Amino acid sequence: MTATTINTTSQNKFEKLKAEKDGLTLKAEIEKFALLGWEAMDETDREHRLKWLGVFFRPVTPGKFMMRLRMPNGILNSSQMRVLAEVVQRYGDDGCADVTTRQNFQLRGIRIEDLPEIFNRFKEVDLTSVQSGMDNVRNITGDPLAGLDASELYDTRDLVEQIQAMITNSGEGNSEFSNLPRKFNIAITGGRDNSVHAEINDLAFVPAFKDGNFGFNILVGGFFSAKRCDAAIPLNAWVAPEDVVAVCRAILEVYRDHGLRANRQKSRLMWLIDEWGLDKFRSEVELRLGKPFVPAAAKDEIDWEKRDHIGIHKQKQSDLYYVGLHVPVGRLYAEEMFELARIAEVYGSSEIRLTVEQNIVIPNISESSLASFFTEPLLEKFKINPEPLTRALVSCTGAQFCNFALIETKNRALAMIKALESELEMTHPVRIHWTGCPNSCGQPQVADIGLMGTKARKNGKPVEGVDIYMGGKVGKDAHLGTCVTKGVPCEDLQPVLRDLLVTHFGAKSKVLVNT
Ligand code: SRM
Ligand code: SF4
Repeated sequence: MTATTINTTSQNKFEKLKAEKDGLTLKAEIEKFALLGWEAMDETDREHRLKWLGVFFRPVTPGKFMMRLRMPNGILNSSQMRVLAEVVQRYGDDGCADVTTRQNFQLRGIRIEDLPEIFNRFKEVDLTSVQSGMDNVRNITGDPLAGLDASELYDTRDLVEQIQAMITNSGEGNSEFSNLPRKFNIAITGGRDNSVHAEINDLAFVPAFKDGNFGFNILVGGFFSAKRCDAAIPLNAWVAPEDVVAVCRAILEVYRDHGLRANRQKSRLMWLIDEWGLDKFRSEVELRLGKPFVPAAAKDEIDWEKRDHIGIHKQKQSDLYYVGLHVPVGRLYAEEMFELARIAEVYGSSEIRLTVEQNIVIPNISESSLASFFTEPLLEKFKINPEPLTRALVSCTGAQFCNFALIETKNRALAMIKALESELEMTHPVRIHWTGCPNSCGQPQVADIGLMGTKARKNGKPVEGVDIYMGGKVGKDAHLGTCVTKGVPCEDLQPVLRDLLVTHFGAKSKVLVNT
């Protein structure tokens, strides 16, 4: 069965709108929308189908759209960064960009009348935002140190590019994969520290040797949703690098043609695996692949604790360094983006990389340039040695722009960390992740302390609150954290976090330390 012959008998609202018109066809209508204006557009095109082009209507700020790009392996260059900076610059105070938890960029403040020009500018520098929302494959994540790290086993950059090209028809849009039952996440890592959170992807490739040959063990079905969260499970399959793209295609075809579509709460890949059982799922994928899988290697090569990439580090290339800059909750403004483009060009090789912790890495800086690099004023904000709690802070978008949000996140997260750091002495980072609602975009389940927005009650009145997650482990032996406390009002959160940090993470009160 192909994408065009999908069974549409039991259709929910989203299946109907996809069957009526592929969102990718809006590409041909962008000039028309620009003239028409957002208010006069067909509502379904505006609020849903535009997401196939990476353009998101924001009910919180109507008329000011968000654009989600694709950054394969989280890598871009200075010219691309300048184009992104120019786009947000034109929107003044409304314009900004966020580094996302999928090693990607989202831009804010976008006006529909500017889309034709924005898409032209993207094309000039080989950027694409296609198929980055709704029932499509999200940005494909890879190790941010690919090609730089002396300990890496395989440089994934080219594979990630190939997978993206296959899925998106090299950024032009590919209707073969534009009507999946739901979103789909892919990660691939050739490093030893699981820098991509492989376990929370629908499909992940982790390094493993089989009979002395390098390849990947395959994990499937990892996902978070408001209804259910699951870590990915082994498919008991090993694949050589040259077959990775074909395996992605085969799994996507099986998911597209057999994934459950009636209930969107039960449409992610794991629900199909549950329904079929892993053996049937593997056999169906093998049929599409045209050959049986080699059974998984007995062990994978993820044997390091996860690194956060902040600070100065030697690359495998002699005399070259990469420097990880901490970007507070991933938020960037136009001037800072221009500056990043400039310093990557002046000191590095024009390359800029993003991490799933919403930070930035500038690679390829020679030893002799490091001293002057460190004098750059931008490093006063984007620090190379931030305080331990700030260093590991992650936050989703939250109520400022997201209509699912039950609480404000980014600003609150920053204020809370500042307050905690003023009263606590920390010896090591503690990974605190904020997410504004149970959709879990801020991945609270992978954190040491995860905070998920909820409606709480205080003195009989509804107030903004959080459910607290703990125990998330990343890197080697990664596993998900679980909810330990429900409904803590945000206004009462600081002492609760203080106690958790003291009891579980070795924090000391500054008052006690100084007396
Ligand atoms: Fe997400 C929906 C933001 C990573 C699970 N996510 C949304 C929307 C599009 C909702 C909306 O229309 O407002 C949010 C856009 C808000 C905005 O204006 O920014 C949104 N998600 C984000 C980002 C920007 C969070 C961040 O601040 O970094 C991340 C963008 C990644 C990217 O570049 O593509 C983001 N979202 C995630 C992740 C984390 C990950 O992939 O590692 C998850 C959990 C993992 C997963 O999907 O399995 C995640 N987002 C969701 C869900 C729940 C999916 C489900 O199966 O139910 C939704 C809701 C939905 O799809 O219906 C959602
Ligand atoms: Fe929005 Fe909820 Fe995702 Fe945060 S977790 S970006 S509030 S959908």
